[in-house]
Amino acid sequence: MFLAKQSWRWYGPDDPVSLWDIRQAGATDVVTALHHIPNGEVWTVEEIRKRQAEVAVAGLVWSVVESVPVHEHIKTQTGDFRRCIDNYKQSIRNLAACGIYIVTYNFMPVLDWTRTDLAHTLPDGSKALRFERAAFVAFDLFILKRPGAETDYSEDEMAKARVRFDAMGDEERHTLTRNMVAGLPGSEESFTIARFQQALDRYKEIDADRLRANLVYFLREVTPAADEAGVELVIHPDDPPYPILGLPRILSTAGDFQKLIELVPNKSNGLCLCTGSFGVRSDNELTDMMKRFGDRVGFVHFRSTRRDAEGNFYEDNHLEGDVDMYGVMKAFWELMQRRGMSIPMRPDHGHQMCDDLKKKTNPGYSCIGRLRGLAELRGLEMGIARSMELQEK
Ligand code: DNO
Repeated sequence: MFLAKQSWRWYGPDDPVSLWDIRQAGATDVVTALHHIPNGEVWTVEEIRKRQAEVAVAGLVWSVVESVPVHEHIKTQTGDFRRCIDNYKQSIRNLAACGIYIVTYNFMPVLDWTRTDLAHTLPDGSKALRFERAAFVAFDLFILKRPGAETDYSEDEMAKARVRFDAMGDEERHTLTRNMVAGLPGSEESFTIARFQQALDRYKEIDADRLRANLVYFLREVTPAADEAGVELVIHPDDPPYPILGLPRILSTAGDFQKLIELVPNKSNGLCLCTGSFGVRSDNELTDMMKRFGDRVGFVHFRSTRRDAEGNFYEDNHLEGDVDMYGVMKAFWELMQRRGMSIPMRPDHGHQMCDDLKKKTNPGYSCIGRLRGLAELRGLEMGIARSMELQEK
């Protein structure tokens, strides 16, 4: 029987969660990146080996990269994007030479993932990440003052944002701004408001079709190298999965990924199925996606969100919220049996809870919150696995 490879994201030596914490959480594999290497430069074999050795000390294995970042020059096809692409290919080859075969990336313009609130208190006293629509619109209209922003919202949304903005104190405005532009853990960019608008402006002439063409160009360049090296390049979906701040989005739905594999059929063109990101849209059928794209799923992020009619969502406990975790996990388990292999997954995000609340943690990447998530997910998987086995007997 094939069970999931239980992995855990580690931000490197500065991560407040240690490798031994990870080991004690029961994970066997580490997901990390060489965050100290500037975006666009080559990850050398030497640097990769150094990180592998660090991870090995705790008896863990670095098996997934999250992420080799894709430079903005590649996304916009400007500047030295050809050099960045060549370097990307070289990093892939170097990773394969060190025995690392799964590489996560995203193609979200300017920002990686986005939340308005990093410490939303839940009824049980734990803290969750949240995306609040009115606060987000207030940021766009009244803090960033993005030219043309009004055309993206209804009168009702703008009125709600006004009320929300007027009720905020200076500190809340400051925190909201920082949450939006300073970059959440894992993102490679961090901005001031002025620089942020400049970064957005670089996409003035780039609509979704153009951005998709740039992604296809990138993949047609790098997938042959990845195919040859035996590396799977797994794209992470947009988070949240719809256009924000006038920026185009091209990986928000099952249809988006379908288009991508039709345009670039190479076997290394894979998916990081993030249930939390895709799950924010009610039209994404996650269990179906696991079945439909199974052969391309190289890595899974298990996380659940809970949305409301206003367009707000927060990150719920892993087995609660809108994601049918049982259905997705069952499809995942069946997929591994069909493919005859274990596939890595990680508990994506977790609440700040218990001792986490007294510590400084990377938003979403607390120790105990993720430990709860992983424990629940592994129990769910075992329950499914054993009952499926019994049925077969
Ligand atoms: C957030 C993460 C993302 C993800 C990247 C992959 O918690 O899921 O930052 O790592 O988008 O490139």
